[in-house]
Order: sequence, then structure tokens, then C-alpha cells
Amino acid sequence: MTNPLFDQLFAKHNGMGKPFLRLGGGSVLSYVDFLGLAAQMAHVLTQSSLKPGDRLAAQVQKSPEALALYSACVQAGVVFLPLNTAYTTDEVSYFIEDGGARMIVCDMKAEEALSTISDRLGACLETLNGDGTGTLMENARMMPDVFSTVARSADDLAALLYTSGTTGRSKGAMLSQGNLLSNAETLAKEWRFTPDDVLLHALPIFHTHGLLVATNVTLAAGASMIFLPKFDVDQLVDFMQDATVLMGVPTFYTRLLDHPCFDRKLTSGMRLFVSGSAPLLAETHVQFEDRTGHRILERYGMTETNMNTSNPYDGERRAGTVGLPLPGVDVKVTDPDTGATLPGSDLGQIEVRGPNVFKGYWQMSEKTSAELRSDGFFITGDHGKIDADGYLHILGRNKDLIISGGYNIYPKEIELVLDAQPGVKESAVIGVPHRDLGETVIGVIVAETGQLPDLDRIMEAVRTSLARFKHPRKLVVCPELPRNTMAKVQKNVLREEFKDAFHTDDAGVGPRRSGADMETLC
Ligand code: MLC
Ligand code: AMP
Repeated sequence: MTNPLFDQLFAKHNGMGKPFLRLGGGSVLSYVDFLGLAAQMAHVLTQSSLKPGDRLAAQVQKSPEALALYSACVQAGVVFLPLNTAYTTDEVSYFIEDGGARMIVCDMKAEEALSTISDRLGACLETLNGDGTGTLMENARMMPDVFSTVARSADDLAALLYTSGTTGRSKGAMLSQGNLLSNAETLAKEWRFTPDDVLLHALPIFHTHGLLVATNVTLAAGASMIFLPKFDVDQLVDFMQDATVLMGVPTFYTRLLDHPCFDRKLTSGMRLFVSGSAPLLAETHVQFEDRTGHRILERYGMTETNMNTSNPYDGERRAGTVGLPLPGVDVKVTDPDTGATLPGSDLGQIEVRGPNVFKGYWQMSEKTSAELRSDGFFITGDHGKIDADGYLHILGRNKDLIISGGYNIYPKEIELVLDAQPGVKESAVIGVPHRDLGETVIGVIVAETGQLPDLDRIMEAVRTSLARFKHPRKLVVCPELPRNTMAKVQKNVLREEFKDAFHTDDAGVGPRRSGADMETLC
């Protein structure tokens, strides 16, 4: 085998005229055409002097061409570094620089802003727009549609996925070919995927869920996808009867439940609904079953580990749990102070080990050794327990993290921006319950003595440096932050104080008001 990931996920479908991607407007891209397109792109990469192991950073809209770029990287042995389209130039520049990208692929609109960094790094810059136009495709079209696959081993890197850190500095999770392949094959088997499956794909493809779970599992099974540009509840309802599987974050399911046409008849041809990336409320699980007769299958994973546990396909799907360890994956709950495995159903930190677990953080050996033990167990930062039947319950996190609509937001990153603003003495950013997004962000600010911070100006600073999904939906000014005897900010006290801030109907489903509520509590 020359390149396990490419051979097992992509090459085995070569010559197949069967549909791979069904696109809006009724057009279809077959496996053979998709692989031809990817091969043309792989030529562009090698002709731009990219070598195996080099990183390619892509901040591009979801499109068949964007997915073909991932395939091209795997085939050419280039490490794929996908980036959230919502990231600002500041954010993207950090990832490109830290990852040492040799090629940057971006939307034409970002070309000028990113040319500074590509010049500085000596990296190539190509454009790829959401409609498939741009220099990458112009160059690719002139290339042969067959490419000689570059040899790689299971241990070689396939992807570098950035995940934010509690200190505010993002870390690149190094994922090997073996990590991705083993997980895709396991999930395809556990979730009974067959070539007849049609996955309704409405997730972004720059994260683990949409790329490494949804796409790779489809590829592993030789199935096809209805490939939607983004989540749109009406589109999901329109296409539901043509699909057999949906994978989504909990917000997908709460929005579907709010749709008047979403019922048993509409879902009668579906065989599986999978939820992950954030906690699915037991209440949503129950409502979903009442409405459709389907029990959502919840699973648990991370950027660093791919998927670790899953509720069973055939056995009991237990609401409020993330199921059982996947085959080949060890899960244990340990004492955070001693690292000792806890007995019975005691609550502790969750650790995982298996072929799915990453190789470490890119150029961060200290962080890697702090979180990835020498015996292979990774300390997830999640807290939970394993019940008497072996089901894992996630009951909290010992990392300061907010999950909003399936996107991770690290408060420290926002606090650093707030603290740097004139008139701000200090700040604390917390997540509070939100019906649509699960959690949303509130920034609590303490003013410098005798000063009144300009909240509009503060929000402007937030807008220029951070992606929209990270913006506080409310900013409040308080006289002081609650602290314990060790002077540590008690975020739990703040979370309790503001827990009902978004519990009104107007803060529910659909687009929210832009900008934060400017509010002063004194
Ligand atoms: C969009 N917005 C968000 C947001 N998504 N704000 C907070 N949190 C989010 N998740 C902003 C938009 O920029 C917009 O700003 C406003 O909210 C309204 O947008 P919307 O149209 O209502 O949002 P929508 O486009 O429908 O997006 C919501 C969503 C989307 C939930 C469908 O965020 C999404 O697809 N999430 C999936 C994330 C994901 O794939 N996570 C997997 C990570 S991997 P404005 O300017 O209009 O106010 C992982 C590992 C694992 O965690 O286990 O899977
Ligand atoms: P990310 O770093 O984006 O990969 O996010 C990983 C984190 O998402 C995990 O550490 C969990 O905290 C959370 N997560 C993923 N799936 C679930 C789930 N099914 N239930 C609860 N939390 C989840």
C-alpha cells in the first residue's frame, strides 16, 4: 500500500461513475469526476514545489472544489490545514504562520489581505471562490486528470487542525493518516454505512465533524452525499426524503424540531440521525423521538482524537450519554490530581487512548507531554463518569471552554482583547445557556477606577480581531469580579448570575441581533 488514506478512502472508487456529491440545482459529481478534479489539483500543488509533509492552509467556502482540494492534498502527501471561513485576517495569519504553510488557498476577497503574509513566508497564494472560480481551478484545468499518488505511511501527517487553547494561543493538532483512516473505517462499520447511503451534509468542512467524520465515513463506505453549502433548515427539510443519514450538531436538531413540516412522514426514509460536537439535551432526544420515531445517536469526539465513543446502532441509545467506547478505543475516568483510575461510576477526568488519538501538538512539545501521557492516554479536559452499563456521561469540563452551535470558543482569547481596551481593568468571559446555540457568550467587564469604558469602541475592537461567532452577545460592566480566597475569578458565580440572560423567546431561534447588548450593572 503506497498511501493508506488515499488508497482506502479515495482511490478504491476510481472508475466509478456512481454519484459522490449531489449538489443544489440537481447536478451531480460522480466519484470518477471528483477524483479527476482532485488529481488535477494535486498537479498544481506539486508544480508549485510543494513536497510531502508541507502544509497547505485553506480558508475557502464549502464547495465540491474545496473538498477536492482535501483529496488532492492526501494524494500529494501534503498536510491539509483547513480554516474556519469566519476567521478574521488576524486569526488566519496566526494559523498560517504557526503552521508554516507553503501554500495558502483563499477566497479572492481575502487575497490582498493574505498576500502580506504569503510574501513574508514565501508561500504560494492561490484563490478558490465558493462558485469554484479562482486561480487554483484555472491552473488545475490545464493539468492531466491522473496523478501518481505520493507514497505515505500510516504514521505520516494528513491534517493539521487548530484548536484553541485555554491560554488563548491556538494549538495545531497533528493527525496522521492512520488516525483518520482507522476512525473512518470504525465509524462506517459501527453506524452500518453501505454504498446505498445518502448523507445529508450541511456541516462546514473545515472541522473534524464535517470533514473527518461525515466526509471520510461516506468515502469509506462508497456512499454519496447531498452536499449543501451550509445549514439551512428549509433545505434540510426539502432534501430529507432523498437522504438516509444526517450528521449534525445539536442546533441542527433543535431547529428541525422548530420546523412545522418536520415529522414522522418526512423522516420515514431516514435510517440514522447522528449528533455530536456539543451536548445534546436529553429533552431534545425525547422530543425528537416523539416527533419522528427516531432515536438520535449521540457520539463524542474531539479535534485531537476524532471520535471516541458512540451510542450503539443496534442496542440502547441512552439519552444524556455519549455511549460506549468505539472498538479499539480505551476510555477511563481518572483522578485529576493523581491520574489514578477511579473506581465504579465516580466522577473524574476523561482520558482516551486508541489509533484515533493524535500525535501531539504542532511544535508544542511541552503542551503535548502535559496532555498526552507516555502510555498513549490523552487527557481530554472533559469531566464525566462511566455508568454500570459502560455508557460514558459527560458532566462538565475542566477547561474554560464555551461551545456555541458546535463551535469552540475559548474565553481567554476574548478576555485578552477586552483587557487591552482603554478604561478596562479586567474582564471575565463566560458561556450561558442559549436555546438555539446551546451556549452563548457574555463579557463581564470591570472598569478602571473613575473611568467609563466605551462599550461601542470595545465591540469594534472585538469585531476587527475575532470571528463573529466568538463575539460576546452581551457586554456588562460590573464593579468587581467575584473571587475565591485564592483570588481566582469564580466564573461559576458569574454563570449562575447570568444564566437566564438569554432565556427569553426573542433570544431563541434564528438570526440574532447584531452586536452586543450594551449594558451596565452597577
Ligand atoms: C453562526 N453564527 C454563530 C454561530 N454560527 N454565532 C455563534 N455560534 C455559532 N455557532 C453567527 C453568524 O455569523 C451570524 O452573525 C449569526 O450568528 C446568525 O447566523 P445564523 O444564520 O443563525 O447561523 P447559521 O449560519 O445558521 O449557523 C449556525 C450553525 C453553524 C449552528 C448551523 O454555526 C454550524 O454549522 N455549526 C456547526 C459547527 C461544527 O461543525 N462544529 C464541529 C466542530 S468539530 P450575524 O453577523 O448575522 O449576527 C468538533 C469535534 C466533534 O467539535 O466532536 O465533532
Ligand atoms: P473540538 O475541540 O472542537 O474538537 O471540541 C471537542 C469538545 O467538544 C470535547 O472535548 C467536548 O467537550 C465537546 N463534545 C464533543 N462531542 C460532545 C458530545 N456529544 N457531548 C458533549 N460534549 C461534546
